[in-house]
Amino acid sequence: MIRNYGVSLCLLLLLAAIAPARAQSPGGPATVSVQGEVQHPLMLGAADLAKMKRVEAAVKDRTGEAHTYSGVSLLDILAKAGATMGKDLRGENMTKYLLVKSGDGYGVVFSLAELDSTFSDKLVFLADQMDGKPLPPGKGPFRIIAPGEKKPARWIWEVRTITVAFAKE
Ligand SMILES: Nc1nc2c(c(=O)[nH]1)N[C@H]1C(S)=C(S)[C@@H](COP(=O)(O)O)O[C@H]1N2
Ligand SMILES: [Mo]
Repeated sequence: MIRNYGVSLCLLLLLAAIAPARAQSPGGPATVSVQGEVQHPLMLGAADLAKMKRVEAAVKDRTGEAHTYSGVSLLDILAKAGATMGKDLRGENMTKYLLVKSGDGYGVVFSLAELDSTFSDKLVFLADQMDGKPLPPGKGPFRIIAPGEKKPARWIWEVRTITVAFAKE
């Protein structure tokens, strides 16, 4: 009786430990929140991204291994959210930036101007596939890829939030 109770308790504790990890399979949250200084805040899931124009890039990772990532341009995501881009990206809007945060506390920034096609042809995108498959556990489901960059430090994985904000002194 006492022994059975002990086994059940162990099972319960095990399940409690596993549950949070399983809730966010495979690794990260299933949606990305686009928020802050935008007209239409978004919660983007796989189904939303699937409806948008896709881009892809062949890149080398930190170890020199080649991979093809595909996903949706940050520019298209920002346009959908109603961020000030194109002709509206001037004056005080020139101090706006994008803060991208992950569940592990890592974060990176991009200025709106560096992403805007009237300023630069630089491609930065939210990837949901690597080599034609969902991103590997721990690196997905969404990851930023900036193909033109010499090191992948801004290729933030497990993206949770994309926040547009004004830089302040
Ligand atoms: N969420 C998150 N993304 C991150 C990091 C991190 O610590 N957390 N490290 C960055 C750094 S410094 C590098 S070099 C690359 C490494 O990616 P890889 O492990 O796929 O080669 O991921 C980037 N993305
Ligand atoms: Mo790194």
